[in-house]
Amino acid sequence: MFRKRVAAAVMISGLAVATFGAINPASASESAPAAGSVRMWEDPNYTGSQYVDATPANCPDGCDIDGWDGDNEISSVRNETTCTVRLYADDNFGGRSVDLAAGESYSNLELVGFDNDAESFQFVC
Ligand SMILES: [Ca+2]
Ligand SMILES: [Ca+2]
Ligand SMILES: [Ca+2]
Repeated sequence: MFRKRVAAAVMISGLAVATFGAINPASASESAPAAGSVRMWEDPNYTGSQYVDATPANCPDGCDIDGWDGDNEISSVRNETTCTVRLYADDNFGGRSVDLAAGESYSNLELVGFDNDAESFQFVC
């Protein structure tokens, strides 16, 4: 008897939450990350020199990683955009590539087999 009442109470509170959610959905501007960027660092765990800070808007056709400061050095990446970031082993989006998922952080590119190799990248939105 007691168990049944508890179950009913849980169901009712669940309904209340569902109804509240329908009346007050989170607005799109609230839930979307504010102007997210992708950032790339020389060393693991987002340390060392930060060589890249780019958004899909300022890098619509892909971007080069600077030949002196960044090529074959990137070891960690924070992708705070809503797009996949495709890293390429060579300049001009050549060579092998690896996809870094939207909204994901990669503290050590060695774990995805791409440490100290990226030379260019594109957003896949
Ligand atoms: Ca490195
Ligand atoms: Ca390379
Ligand atoms: Ca490059």
